[in-house]
Amino acid sequence: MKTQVGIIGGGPSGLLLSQLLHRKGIDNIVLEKHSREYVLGRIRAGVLEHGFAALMREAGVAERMDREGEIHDGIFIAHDGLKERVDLKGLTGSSVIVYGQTELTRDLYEARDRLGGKVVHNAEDVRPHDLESANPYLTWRVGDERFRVDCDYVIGCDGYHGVSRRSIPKDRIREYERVYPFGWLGVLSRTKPVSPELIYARHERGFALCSLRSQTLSRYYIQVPLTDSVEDWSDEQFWEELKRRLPDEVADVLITGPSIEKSIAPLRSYVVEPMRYGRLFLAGDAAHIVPPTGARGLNSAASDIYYLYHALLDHYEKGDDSGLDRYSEKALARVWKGQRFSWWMTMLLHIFPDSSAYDRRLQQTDLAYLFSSQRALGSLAENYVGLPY
Ligand code: RFL
Ligand code: PHB
Repeated sequence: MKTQVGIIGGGPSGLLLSQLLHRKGIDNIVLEKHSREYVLGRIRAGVLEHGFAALMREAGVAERMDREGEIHDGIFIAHDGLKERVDLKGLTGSSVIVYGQTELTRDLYEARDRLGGKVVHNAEDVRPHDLESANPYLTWRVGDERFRVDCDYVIGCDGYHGVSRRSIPKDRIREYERVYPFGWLGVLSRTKPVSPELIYARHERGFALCSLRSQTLSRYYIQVPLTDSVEDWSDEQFWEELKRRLPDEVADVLITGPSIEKSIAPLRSYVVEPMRYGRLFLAGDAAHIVPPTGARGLNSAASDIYYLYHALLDHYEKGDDSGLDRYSEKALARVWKGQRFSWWMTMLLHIFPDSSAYDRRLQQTDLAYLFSSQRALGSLAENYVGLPY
């Protein structure tokens, strides 16, 4: 088998790149380790930047997102008994779109089906080979059957735990990491959201977030110790703890109901440099992850895909490799800004187990300063709606 671009990982990054390239006549294949149902069962991102939405439109997969996604012009930050609004639209002229990663991935799979895109599910033991040569290839298994595809380029879109990054010799990369001493316990419930706009809350008991997928589907999170497991939290205990961390005016009107999904995600910041090894290019969570506090993860993946898509177009349409050569540098410049913002939002809003009284007063002062300064609010807002590509 032969193709132009071999993509490892059928999450949003891999599928979006595959769809964009296919529409420009660039042949590609996506190798995904899991079944489609498994990928669609993961509840993750909810907030999209306009740059991401623009890329979905360019890929011809934005029809449902534009119809069902909610435009949000602001977010709230609750702290010290107050609930204060960040006017994203007023501060930046831009807004964000609330549309779940599950729905977006479903739209991408359906678009790949319609165009007859090659997406292999349940691909076991995917391995890239000869990445430093001009003729790399990929091998994998489905059941007992073995396959091989030769390609011009390999794109690693297989997330943080994937095989792509691990295929790079350790002495050719540098890794940067910060692990946070807590996780987020998330609950999805078929209830009316407590607020039409997201509420990020800092409370002495820990962080909480009120988010949503639609006006009938709510997504809530609370900061929990890393030692907790989902079994430690009944629905009743979750709602009780969430209410304690929200201002009374919010807690009093919170509608609770049975959880339809409950999971714990550890928080981590991670970047690998460079994002290229020979003919392997890394994109999305395969190269960098952030704690979800700033809603940057999927949006940072989208900017990688944007740079990579244009670089591959320049290569195939003009014979110009400068985009590919500069990909890592260009992508990392934006990635690090997303890292900084996510780290800052996380430090601002979480309670660290080892923090001193001094640290906590500084956090409160940071919040007081934020809401006393249009410039400080403007900085938060421009990062939240997404810095330019
Ligand atoms: P993914 O989604 O992890 O997809 C990688 C795919 O690769 C497959 N795979 C392999 N395939 C073949 N061979 C192998 N060896 C493989 N190993 C893995 C996997 O099965 C999978 O299908 O990476 P991708 O595509 O780069 O997408 C990244 C996003 O998923 C991620 O950044 C976001 O979900 C992060 N995130 C958020 N991002 C935002 O921009 N806004 C948000 O509001 C937001 N909220 C969140 C989030 C992530 C969260 N969690 C659970 C980590 C909220 C949460 C709770
Ligand atoms: C979500 O709705 O899952 C969500 C929203 C905003 C975040 C993180 C997660 O910052």
